Amino acid sequence: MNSLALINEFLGQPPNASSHGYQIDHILEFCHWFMAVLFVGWSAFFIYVLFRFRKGRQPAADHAGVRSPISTHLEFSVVLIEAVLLLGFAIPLWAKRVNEFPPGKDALLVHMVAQQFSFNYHLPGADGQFGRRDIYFVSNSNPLGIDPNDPAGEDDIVTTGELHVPVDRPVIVELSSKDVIHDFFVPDMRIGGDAIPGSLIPIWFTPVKTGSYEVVCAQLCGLGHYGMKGTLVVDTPQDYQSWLKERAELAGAQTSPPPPTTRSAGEPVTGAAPGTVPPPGAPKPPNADAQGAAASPHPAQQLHNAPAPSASPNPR
Ligand SMILES: [Cu+2]
Repeated sequence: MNSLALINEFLGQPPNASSHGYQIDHILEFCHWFMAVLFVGWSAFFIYVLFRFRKGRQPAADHAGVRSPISTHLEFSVVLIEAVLLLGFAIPLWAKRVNEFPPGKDALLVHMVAQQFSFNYHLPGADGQFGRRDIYFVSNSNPLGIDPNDPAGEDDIVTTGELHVPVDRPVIVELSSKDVIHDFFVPDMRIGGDAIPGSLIPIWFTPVKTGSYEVVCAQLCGLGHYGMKGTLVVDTPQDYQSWLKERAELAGAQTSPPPPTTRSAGEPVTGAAPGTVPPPGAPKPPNADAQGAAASPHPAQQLHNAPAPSASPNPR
């Protein structure tokens, strides 16, 4: 047991498996100890005040109140420590997480597209290019709506539920959603972020331990939210290449692993953002009709268009 993580372990925090996670653990641990000290201190003071100013000892109220400056000094110290915590530790740590992304050539870039109630992953194939995605192309066999006319998407890999990543290599996951707001949360990696329809939100981490880790949805996203779980498998580089090869073969595409991407995380993609739901009345993509998207609308649209069942099918 790490002596610096007593409260974290008591509260059920799983062991950290990412390169930055120890910083988050330290700040959480320190904040919890600080709050524990405050709680015990203020509770003791409260009990002392109840006893010291009981009716038997002080029958008449003292309208002048406290004259000692101790409480003012105490309050000021607490404010000072909290300001140091926030400005000295929390904000710089947060800024580092959201501003200092690893360079694209070192990192593995994956798109995560959430839906009720699963996590889908989109990886570029051997060409290192993500195929264009559009909601009009979504079907049971094409859950992410990859444009069949875009050559960049021909070798793309799509998986649901389980994502493999290599150990000791930065991973950038760009989050989006097909339906409602979800949250991609990997407690062991100390990382999480909201997946919002129409947005691409990048998060990053570097896994430092091989193993299998739980991915959970951390936004109440509907009736099946409780079951919205996935798995992040951190492989050795060799195992990762084998997984990629297997997925690529399943996708009927080339077998070589994708080269590093050249676009930095969070940079706007050209064309419609993946996962974007166009507003009503927006022009359709040029090939949507040709590909039968109009002939077989999205399953949700089919449901919506279905005639309402009769309330009483056998009236008497
Ligand atoms: Cu969800």
